[in-house]
Amino acid sequence: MKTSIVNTSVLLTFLFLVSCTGNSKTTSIKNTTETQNGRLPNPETLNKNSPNFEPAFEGQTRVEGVKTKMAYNVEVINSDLGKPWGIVNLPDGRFLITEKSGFMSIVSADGKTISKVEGFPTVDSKAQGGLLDVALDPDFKNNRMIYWTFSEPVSGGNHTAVGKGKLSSDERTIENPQVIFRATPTYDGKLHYGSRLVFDKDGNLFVSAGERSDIETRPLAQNTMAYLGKVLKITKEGKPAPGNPFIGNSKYKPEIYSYGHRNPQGLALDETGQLWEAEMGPKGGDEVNLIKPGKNYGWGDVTYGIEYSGKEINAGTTQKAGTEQPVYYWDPSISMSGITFYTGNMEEWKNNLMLGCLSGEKIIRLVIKNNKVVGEEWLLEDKKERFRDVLNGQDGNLYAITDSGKLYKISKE
Ligand SMILES: [Ca+2]
Repeated sequence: MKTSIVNTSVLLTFLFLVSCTGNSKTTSIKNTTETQNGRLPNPETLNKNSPNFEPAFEGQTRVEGVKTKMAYNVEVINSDLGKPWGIVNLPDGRFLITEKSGFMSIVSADGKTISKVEGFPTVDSKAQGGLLDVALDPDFKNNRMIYWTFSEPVSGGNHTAVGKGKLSSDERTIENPQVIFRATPTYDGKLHYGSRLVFDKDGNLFVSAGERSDIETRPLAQNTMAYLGKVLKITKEGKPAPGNPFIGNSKYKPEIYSYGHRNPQGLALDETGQLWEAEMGPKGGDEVNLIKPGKNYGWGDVTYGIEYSGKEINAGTTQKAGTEQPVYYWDPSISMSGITFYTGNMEEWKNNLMLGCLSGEKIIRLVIKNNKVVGEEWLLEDKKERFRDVLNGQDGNLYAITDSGKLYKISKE
């Protein structure tokens, strides 16, 4: 059921101040929002592709809007990246950022200097492929190990793979790079690698793998002997993580944690350690899911989206016994990529889910209570950027990288 929203006397006051700090442009945003009944409409104003699809529960799509009250600064601190995909902090506050073409950059904490790390295995960087996400070993300070995902070119095509190696002491190369996991079957395509990496609290790695987009590979999202369209959990050696839900079941690959995913480009742990995932749907139907071990998330026959041709998928099935409903979905698509739960120093944003959006060209802030979305805000819409990944900086600020090669810093004023 759609929440009915009475929108009267919405008074919005935006004050944009533009100033210069060094050579980076800072935009200061102060918002004062008053409404007669304290409610705002959902920020989406476009028609749905599938107006006849009913959400499974109230609050599953287009919840009421929220507006940040605190003032914050938005600045570009580096614009010399190429096509970045994943970003993490090094322990000293510098940034380690992947480049799709096959290397990583180290950017100083103030954004002013940049250097190159090379020596990674060859990637297939066509279309959505390349060197994609990165994660630091939880014990990085002692072992300097890093993990990354990439589209590995092999005979017959490519697949999402996970590599690991040691960052050399001069920070110019990766020593002894090894591939520890391959999300097979190999396919000759260039789309939907999924590819986020998140370390769990137990020191094992969650890896998301896409279903490779084509009609031919789509059924593999439901095939539990294939790695496509899955969230996987592996050890640092690439073995099935102890405690995985299907260990010992011969009908399932033991690395599988959940299945029935389309193109899961977002993975994040919340403050209690629950795993959340964001995946791009087809035309409409982009989803946020709360991932539970062993569950089926429905793709490719349960979705709130439709084919790009306009045809319904599986006769318009949006709910099915044995499959999990998304916590939230968007129609039309906003195509989110990297996500994170905010842990920084803007009190108002604490534990909100931040989603970098590509075609949607914004960062979405979702307020979540008891695992349900209760508020949505669109941030940085005026920047017209494809936000590929977002990071909770260890300095308490939010950072984001864009397909245009920029590093944004969003900080409390
Ligand atoms: Ca789903």
